[in-house]
Amino acid sequence: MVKDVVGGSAGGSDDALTIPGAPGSRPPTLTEPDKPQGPLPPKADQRPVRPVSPTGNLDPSAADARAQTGAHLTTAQGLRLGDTDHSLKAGPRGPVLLQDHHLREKIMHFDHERIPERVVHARGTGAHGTFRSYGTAASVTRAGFLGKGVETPVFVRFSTVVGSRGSADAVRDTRGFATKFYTTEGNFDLVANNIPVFFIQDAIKFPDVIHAVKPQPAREIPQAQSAHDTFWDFVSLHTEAQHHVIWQMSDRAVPRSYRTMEGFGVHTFRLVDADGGTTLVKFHWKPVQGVHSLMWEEAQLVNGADPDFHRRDLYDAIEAGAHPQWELGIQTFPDTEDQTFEGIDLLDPTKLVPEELAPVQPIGMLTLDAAPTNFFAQVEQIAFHPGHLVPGIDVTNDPLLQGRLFSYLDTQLTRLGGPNFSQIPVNRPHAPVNDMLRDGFHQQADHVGNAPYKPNTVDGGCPFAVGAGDGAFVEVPEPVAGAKERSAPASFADHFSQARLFWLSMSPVEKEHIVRAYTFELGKCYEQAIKERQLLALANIDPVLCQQVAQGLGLPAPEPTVVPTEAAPSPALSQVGGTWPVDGRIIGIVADAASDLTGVRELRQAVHAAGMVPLVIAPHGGMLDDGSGEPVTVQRTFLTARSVEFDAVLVAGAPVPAPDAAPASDAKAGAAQPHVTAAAVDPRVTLLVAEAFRHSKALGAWGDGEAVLRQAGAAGPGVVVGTSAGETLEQIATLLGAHRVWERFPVTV
Ligand code: HDE
Repeated sequence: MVKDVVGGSAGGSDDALTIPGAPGSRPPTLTEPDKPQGPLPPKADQRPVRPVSPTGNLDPSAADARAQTGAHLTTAQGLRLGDTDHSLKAGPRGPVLLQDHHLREKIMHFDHERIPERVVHARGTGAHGTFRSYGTAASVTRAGFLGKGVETPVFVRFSTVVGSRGSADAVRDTRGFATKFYTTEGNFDLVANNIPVFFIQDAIKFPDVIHAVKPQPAREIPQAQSAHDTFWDFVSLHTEAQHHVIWQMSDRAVPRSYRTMEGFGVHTFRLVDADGGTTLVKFHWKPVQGVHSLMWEEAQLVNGADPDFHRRDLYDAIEAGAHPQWELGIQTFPDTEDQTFEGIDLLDPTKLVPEELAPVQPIGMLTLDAAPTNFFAQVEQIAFHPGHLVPGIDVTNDPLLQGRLFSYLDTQLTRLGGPNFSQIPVNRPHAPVNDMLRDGFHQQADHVGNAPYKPNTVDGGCPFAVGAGDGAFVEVPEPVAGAKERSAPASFADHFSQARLFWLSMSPVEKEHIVRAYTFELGKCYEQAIKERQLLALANIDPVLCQQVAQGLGLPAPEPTVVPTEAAPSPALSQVGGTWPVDGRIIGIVADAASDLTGVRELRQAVHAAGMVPLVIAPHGGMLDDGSGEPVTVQRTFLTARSVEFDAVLVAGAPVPAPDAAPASDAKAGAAQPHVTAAAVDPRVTLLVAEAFRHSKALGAWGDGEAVLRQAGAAGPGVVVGTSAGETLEQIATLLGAHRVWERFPVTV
């Protein structure tokens, strides 16, 4: 059963307020307290990073050495202060005196609060959790954290790729899904995306693709978008990007939530078992809630209504107790000399292996159960690196992965200000560290000993190197040969067959969304030659796709220049079909004081009990009071709610427009109001319901609520009119399992 969430409350939520007398709470007060009270402890859904010393040893005293723990205001040097509101002046009207050391320090620190944002993946959010291994991978890897029943603390950071740190969440983009496993053998980072292939096959082209997709340099627009000339210029010339691009034009690039995204390690990795035997693998994260996306119109609305949509959704779900979960799985392939599987080159990061050919085998479960306690310290300062490996997991010669092994350490030097970023609390391993690395900017450790070199006798030979038997990482002794050359294998020249496989695997409604996405993005380009060149790439993927996009652009569809391959569709690539748990789904309940509030109370309880999150949407914040002694708490108002926030909407009454109505008068007004006619329904409610209907969400009503559905034009599949709140919910929950009412989409492809 989930709990009520605080996030975005329209005000006056009794469930959301601090409860006087509860541990860690304080009585509400209208003025600043004048006696020290100590800081509020983290909320139940938040977790600080685990106390570890700068050198990686568990050390409770190390964690808060520099944290804000004292009750009194001080300078950075610990000097107590009596006033931080006025600078030191010559008389009340100044001028300000240069000797004001407190002013100098306060402003100096503020001036340097910002660090460079990530060059890509700047916009993100994260959460703490646990990975529990099933032990099923133990036959192919000696990695200790993949042993049976082993639990490993993790931190996950989700991100968009293109936008700046302050950009909106629901843009059309690839998403990052990076996980740091704090294993007892050292940190393992799985730095993944929500799309299983990449734009380029060789890391040397990464600056090109990113320069092309980032805002155009002259005017620095557009922000967080691929819908502009330079992006389409690059990908239409550089056709190895076309497979990734078709994923980016699909619903995958506008996830409903981070909770409903798949994750992919993209590259092929090499697992090593206890006897040194090797297996090639691809990593997959499968969301327990299923893969689910926004519609493009929803995404555009969300970016205005709530630019923090995905962040808020993640935190609200965790706070409500609907802890998001993903199963980790691997596709396994024999480690043969040619490193191909069923003709697919496993070192080509623009290719996937269909799950029908190599099933994803589950190896463990990730659960996110705590939000960060400090966004900067944890989400901004976390530093991932595909070269953070543990014994039993090694890299392959995928040229994209090889370049990443250089990039991720290098980038932290500028972003985190020097080589000691592994000592930042969120980056510290939970395994003991004795690395002989010394000094440098922001050194936190006070290293003991006099011999940070090997071999030595001065420190008694410490630290000691060990062999594989004692847990050392040992590279797989793969033979390497070849002349130095700048080239790619012949197999990397196939740029269209898997883009076509993806297209052929889509359901009609998904195809329609892809056509619209290409048409939208190319429609934003100014250069006709670029649009024509991209149409040629589409012709090489599929003639129908090309024709439909060409039609939308008002251009002729070109003939293909390569012969399309006839691939068997891979049903696993489609998001449509199947049913999923409804945990954590958001149910909007429209009501006013004249609605069936008894039904609303029952409904809220039933929604909670089913593991979903009910949010009551009313004409005003505070309470809806029908005089029963059990007022209903309001979480959203007609002013603050937009349909995009809800997975389903239930209507309990037919609220009439009442501009600036005083909440206090509800009880009487509610009791006195007669039933309303459909024509009088508040237009904001009609809009909310009509939008939810257009976006193919489940809709329900009982009693007077039916009139609202009628007025919004909501009728047909997925629209439920029940005799009671409970009965309506039951049908809505069944519909929600399929994520959307897919039959409602008019499909023309
Ligand atoms: Fe990244 N990438 N990347 N990338 N990447 C970064 O590292 C890079 C690639 C991915 O939440 C940067 O610390 C190169 C593939 C994620 O902190 C940088 C290449 C995949 C994140 C970098 C790639 C990713 C990053 C920027 C081509 C999916 C966010 C800041 C060879 C498998 C991690 C940083 C976080 C971040 C370089 C390609 C995923 C510059 C050179 C393929 C999820 O180092």
